[in-house]
Amino acid sequence: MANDKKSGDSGTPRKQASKGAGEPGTLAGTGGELHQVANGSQPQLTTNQGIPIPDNQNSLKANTRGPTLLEDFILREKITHFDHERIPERIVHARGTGVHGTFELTHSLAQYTTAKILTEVGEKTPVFTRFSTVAGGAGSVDTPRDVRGFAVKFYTKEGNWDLVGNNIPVFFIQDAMKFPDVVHSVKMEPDRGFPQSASAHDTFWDFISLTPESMHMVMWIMSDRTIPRSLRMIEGFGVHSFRLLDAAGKSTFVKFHWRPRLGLQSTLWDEACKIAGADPDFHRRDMFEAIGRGDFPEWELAVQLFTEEEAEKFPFDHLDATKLIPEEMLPLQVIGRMVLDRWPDNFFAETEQVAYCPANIVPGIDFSNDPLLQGRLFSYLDTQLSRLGSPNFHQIPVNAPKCPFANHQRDGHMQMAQPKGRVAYEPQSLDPDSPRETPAAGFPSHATPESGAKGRIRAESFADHYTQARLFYRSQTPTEQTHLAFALVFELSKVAHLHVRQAMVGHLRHIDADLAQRVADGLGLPLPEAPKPAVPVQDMAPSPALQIIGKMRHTLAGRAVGILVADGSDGKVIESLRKAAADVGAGVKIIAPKVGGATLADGTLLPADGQLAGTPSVMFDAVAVVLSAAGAQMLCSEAAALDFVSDAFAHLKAIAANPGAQALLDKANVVPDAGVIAADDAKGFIAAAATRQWAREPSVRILP
Ligand code: HDE
Repeated sequence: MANDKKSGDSGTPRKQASKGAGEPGTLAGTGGELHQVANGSQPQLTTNQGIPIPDNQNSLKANTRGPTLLEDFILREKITHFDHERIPERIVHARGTGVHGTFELTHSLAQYTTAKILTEVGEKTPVFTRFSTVAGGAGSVDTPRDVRGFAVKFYTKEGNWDLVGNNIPVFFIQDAMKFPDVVHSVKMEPDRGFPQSASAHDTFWDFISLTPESMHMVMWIMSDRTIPRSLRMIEGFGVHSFRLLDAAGKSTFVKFHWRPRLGLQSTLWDEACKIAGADPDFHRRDMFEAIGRGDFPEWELAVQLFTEEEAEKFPFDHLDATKLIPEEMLPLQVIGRMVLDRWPDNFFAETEQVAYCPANIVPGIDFSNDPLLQGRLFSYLDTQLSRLGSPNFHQIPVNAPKCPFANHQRDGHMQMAQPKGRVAYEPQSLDPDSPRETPAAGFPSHATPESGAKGRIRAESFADHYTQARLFYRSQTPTEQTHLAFALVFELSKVAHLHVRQAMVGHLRHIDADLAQRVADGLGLPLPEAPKPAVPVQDMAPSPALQIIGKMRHTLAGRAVGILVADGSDGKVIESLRKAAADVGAGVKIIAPKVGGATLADGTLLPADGQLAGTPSVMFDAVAVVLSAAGAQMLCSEAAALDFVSDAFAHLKAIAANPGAQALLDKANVVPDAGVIAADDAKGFIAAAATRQWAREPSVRILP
């Protein structure tokens, strides 16, 4: 194919470009434009029919200044293809980042399942994983407050298995019937077309305030889980219970969890907002750069296994997707690990065209009766038909199984396969090599006995909407509880309708009286009536595993440090900080007023990785400011420098500074505390930078 050539891009982790790309032109056109001409070793530019293109800049004209001719098939083909380059974006999860990698099983589940991917220890299975936000369009920013999709396609020897999860283990609703409603409520409002990718608006909270089953999910989305620092630092959850089936057809329930090697980490809300302006592609770029430098993100796959009898004893119904099974109640068993190590060759071909489907499942794994999962089994295949435009989307390389597959389906838009012979049906007697059934190895469904009356019904066991919301809130650290209250105040302050704000605070009263009071105070609202719960709210034992702070790793590994320098800075101090941070696995960038770099005190030129105005401190986990007194004085009249320092302080980051930088720190209102370190104490800086300065928070923000 002519269009599989690699382009001469720079800075990508892919292989270098084809020879000659990027060379200057070798022929000037009649109008003075630059032409690049194939010299024999380079591929010819052709039409899609393979016709060589003589001139890629000028359309065919009747004469020098005359009209363009309709017969110009080269122009028409190029423009027509361009006109059709876009496909409908995903109705949810449109904005995404995909990466290739492998999954390796470390612990066999042979006792519970026949699935090879879960029983063959050491087997490396290729995967394609796509992370996403939910509400925004394909071009929206990476850091809104939103759930993150975490979808993994395992190309197993027994066919594709898609584990299409989120970074939150529960969901808004219990029944698929409500999915279009919740999505319509959170998406931009239909009359005005905004807000895009934000839940802080009337229609979302109107729906939520009238949907008590959402309350547990509301606690999760108002926590810092929805403003992650990096896609490399989020957990993933299969959400629903699935079944594992052994050879005898015996079923064990299973819940799937992904746990990041780097631990969990989030941003602060103000930081997330500023990142959105500074780098709308923050998460995509972070992943791209990590893969490019060989710092491959890794997750453990863990399972919770339980029998039907054990499930009966849970104080909730595990088929209800608004409930989780606390790890303290049913511990996680780690069974394998996923490493993502290869950026796609082409974003559209892979990340955009990948089609996940929870119904893609392999023998030995089966569905549960969770009514949300049951609805999903229909939706994904259906949506791909309109998004990718053909029932043959499974033939697109990123979607095709890597094991053999054969059946009698044929034809349709964009059919790429060329089946041979007369037989496209079964049973048949004309072709001995035509595919046939395999009763013994074919996909088995669990023989679940079903009985009862048909109806549009919901189980009584689904009626408790507040107990686990309370469990979540009360399991958080005080800092996280404060952030959650802060987020609720922020979001509800964007709601124009008073009755919606009141209704929400009414629900909070069932979750936690103190939370309700804090939010009411933050909104300037008298405590409203609480709605009557369908069943009494219970207290469950707190689950520290639900915290982020408890799961943060105290390390700079995989994180980023920015060092602000200017002309006259001390090179030795910069180098010792840079080395100390790099030694513990941090990425280090030098930021200077000019991208060309800074002339240090010893006269050497230190090139910059980023220019100050375009590289604010929100891009880093910790910062250092190494300046001469003159340099600091000069930067005192540069707002970007003041923001660099004051934001780092307000975002609870460790700041290393040398004495020369003091004037800038003073002007930025930095007050000495445990996180403000002398720049010559590189060790102290690394220790402080391994976490956030939570103790500083009350001094920089009025918290609810
Ligand atoms: Fe999805 N969801 N969903 N969802 N979902 C889609 O499929 C749907 C749900 C999730 O990176 C769509 O290909 C229904 C839960 C992810 O391409 C669509 C219901 C969970 C992705 C769809 C749910 C998810 C999607 C849109 C309720 C976590 C992105 C485009 C019954 C377990 C996958 C597409 C990717 C995408 C339907 C609920 C996760 C419309 C009907 C619960 C990660 O088919």
